[in-house]
Amino acid sequence: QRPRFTLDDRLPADHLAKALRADVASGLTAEPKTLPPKWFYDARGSELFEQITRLPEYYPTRAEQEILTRRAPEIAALTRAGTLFELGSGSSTKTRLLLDALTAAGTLSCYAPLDVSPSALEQAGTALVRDYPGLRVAATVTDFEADLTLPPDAPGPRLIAFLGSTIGNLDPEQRASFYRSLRRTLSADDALLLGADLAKDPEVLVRAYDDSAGVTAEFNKNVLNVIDRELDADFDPEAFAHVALWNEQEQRIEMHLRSLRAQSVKVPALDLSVDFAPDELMRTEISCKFRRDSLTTELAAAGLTVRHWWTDPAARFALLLAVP
Ligand code: AVJ
Repeated sequence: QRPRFTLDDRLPADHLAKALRADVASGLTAEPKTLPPKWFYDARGSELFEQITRLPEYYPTRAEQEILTRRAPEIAALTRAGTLFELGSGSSTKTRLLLDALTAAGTLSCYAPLDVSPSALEQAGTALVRDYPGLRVAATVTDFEADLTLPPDAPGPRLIAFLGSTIGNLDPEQRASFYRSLRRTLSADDALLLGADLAKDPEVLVRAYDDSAGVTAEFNKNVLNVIDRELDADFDPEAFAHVALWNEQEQRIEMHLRSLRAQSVKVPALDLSVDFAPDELMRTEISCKFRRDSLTTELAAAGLTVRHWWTDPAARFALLLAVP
C-alpha cells in the first residue's frame, strides 16, 4: 500500500538562499529600493501573519472564509474535482472547507499543496491524512511562480485554488504571465478558484494594513530581521517606520519601510553597503485590489473564462471560478 502522504522536493537545497541573495542585491540597489514580500514569511513572520488574519481591521481572511463556508458545496458540485491543488500553503481552515465539500460530493481522492516551505507542507499534510482517511496528500516543494508543473499522476478533474488574495502581490505584468502558465497547465475539465480582495474605501484599506495593535508594523519590519540573519546584514528594525498607503493610480495598497534617519546598512554576504536618506521609503509589498470587470478582462486575455463570481455580503472580497 502506498503512503498517503508524499512530499516531492523540487527545489535544490540552496535555491532559497540564492533567491534571497539575488532579490536583496537587486532590490537594495534599485531606485527606489524594494524588497519582495515573499521574504516576510520565516517562522516569526508566518506567526505574525496568522495574528494579522485575526485582527479586527484585517477583513480579507474572514470575508473569504465567509464565502467559502457558504459556497464550498456549490464549488464541489460544479467542479467535481478529483484533485484539489493549492498554491501556497493555505490556512487549514479554508483548505478544510473545500476538502469537506469535495469529500461529501464523493469526487475527491487527492489533495496536492504546492509551497516553498517543506515544514509547512509536512505539518499540514500529516494532519490532513490523519483527519481525512480516504485522502492522498501529494505535496510539492516548489516556487510556483517559477515552475507551475503539477504532479502528473493526480486524478482529474483538477481544481487549482489560489486563495487569500496572494494574487494581489503581483503587478499586472507578473499576473499576466502567471495566468498564462496557469492556462497552459489546465485541461478542459479543470478549473481555477481564485480569491481576490476588492477595491473599496481607501480608509478601510489603509486600516487593514496599519492596525492599531501594530502587528502589521512588526510583520513589515521582520523582513529586516530575515536579511540580518540570512545575509549577516546590520539593519536596525528600530531605525525604520512602518508605512501603509493607498496608491490610487495603481489601485493598490503599498507597504514601505521609512528610514528614520540617514543611515548606512552593511550586507557582508553581498559585499554591499546601502545608504538611506532621512525619510527614504523602501517598498516591501504591493497588495493590488480588484474590480470585477477588469479582473474578468485580464483573465480572459490569458484564455481563462470567469464562470462564477461570489462575494461576501458586504462585497469586500471575491471568490471566482474560472475555466479554460
Ligand atoms: C497574504 C499577500 C494576501 O496582501 O493582504 C497582510 C499579506 N500584508 N498584511 C495581503 C499582508 C500585510 C497579504 N497577502
